[in-house]
Amino acid sequence: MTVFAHLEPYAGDPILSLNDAFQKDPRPGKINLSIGIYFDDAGRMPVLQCVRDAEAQMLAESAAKPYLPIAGSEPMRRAVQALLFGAGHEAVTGGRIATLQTIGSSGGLKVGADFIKRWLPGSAVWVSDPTWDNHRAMFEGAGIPVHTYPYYDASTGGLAFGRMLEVVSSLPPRSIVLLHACCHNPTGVDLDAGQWQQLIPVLRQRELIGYLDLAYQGYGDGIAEDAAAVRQMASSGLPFFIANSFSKSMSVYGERAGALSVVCADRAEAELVLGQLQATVRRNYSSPAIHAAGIVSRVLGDPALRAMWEADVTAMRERILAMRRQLHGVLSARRPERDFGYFLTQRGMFSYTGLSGAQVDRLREEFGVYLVRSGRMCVAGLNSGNVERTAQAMAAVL
Ligand code: KET
Repeated sequence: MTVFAHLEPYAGDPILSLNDAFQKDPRPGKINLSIGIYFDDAGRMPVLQCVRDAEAQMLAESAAKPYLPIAGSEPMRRAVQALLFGAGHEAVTGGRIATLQTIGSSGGLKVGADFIKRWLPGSAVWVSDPTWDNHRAMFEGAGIPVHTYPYYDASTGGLAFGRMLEVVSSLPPRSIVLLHACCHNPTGVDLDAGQWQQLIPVLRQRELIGYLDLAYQGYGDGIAEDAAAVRQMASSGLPFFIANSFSKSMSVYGERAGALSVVCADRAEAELVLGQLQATVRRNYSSPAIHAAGIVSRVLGDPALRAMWEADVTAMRERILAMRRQLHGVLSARRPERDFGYFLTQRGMFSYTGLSGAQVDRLREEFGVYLVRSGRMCVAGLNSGNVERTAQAMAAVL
């Protein structure tokens, strides 16, 4: 008896499959600008010294490895709240935030999605057009309808804020609005502080629930600066979700270090929410990863490690900015008739290049330069050894 023959073959994930294809490409000069991973100027994925030191401390302690509580490590949860909201924020001191350590921010996004399906069953999710592909997959996988709101304006390489606001203003009450807190993936186009200030009253008026994704904290303008929208939202008193990741900011992708926070009306509500989030985790993966908690709580909590981390994040952000400027310079010199200013204004790891699928295919096939087919470039894959070649290849296919 065959029971699985009817299965549809998995087409693979567009980002992860491309990264696999890159690894298999035998060409020595190949350039990986596909997956959202930070590489240093030598093209290596860094292991930050603060992370090494935290791990050395853990090894020296040689502590047992019990199951963590369902909600994760207490020191990590406290450190996450202070990092996102600021330790003195009224929402933190008032105890109205339910925070869990999760299996990466992906784990947090999915736990939040399952919670919404169970406790806000009529709510649909609205994501930006475009967004990280997995957002749709995760919410649909939780059984929640997913729709889009306008976001990227291809004619300017910027934000279609007017159209975005118009659509958000028309959503049914209790709709979930997924928002990138900084460093939008895939476009690199963010709302500025004034635009968040315009959006928040609309969320309030329409009784909408924000769901923030903060996967690139520190890669935009700074660690605290990139949490500005989170803090504006918390100060507004509105309820919202936020999934945050340490994968990129601490370069610990495979450790699966992330968290989910739900900002509530008061402490009693936060306790109820935390309880049901724990129920969701227990029936999914039971409890999160102890090694990830050890790294994050030490790096955020130990003043010396914290200072090292902040310096590392600054260096990573500034290196990306330098690559943006160099790419912009070479492309502008080669193709003076075109405006590449978007490389300078877009923030974070990604830029939306405006290259078509066919042009991306040519880049990969003829030049060994890998971008996601939407035209998304991971600028953090550029370095002083490949930026010139990348710009020349782009100029050739444009
Ligand atoms: N949110 C966003 C916006 C995001 O880009 C990623 C990963 C995640 C969440 C997941 O992060 P984690 O905390 O590690 O679960 N994005 C990159 C990798 C991937 O697709 O998985 C990417 O877009 O290339």
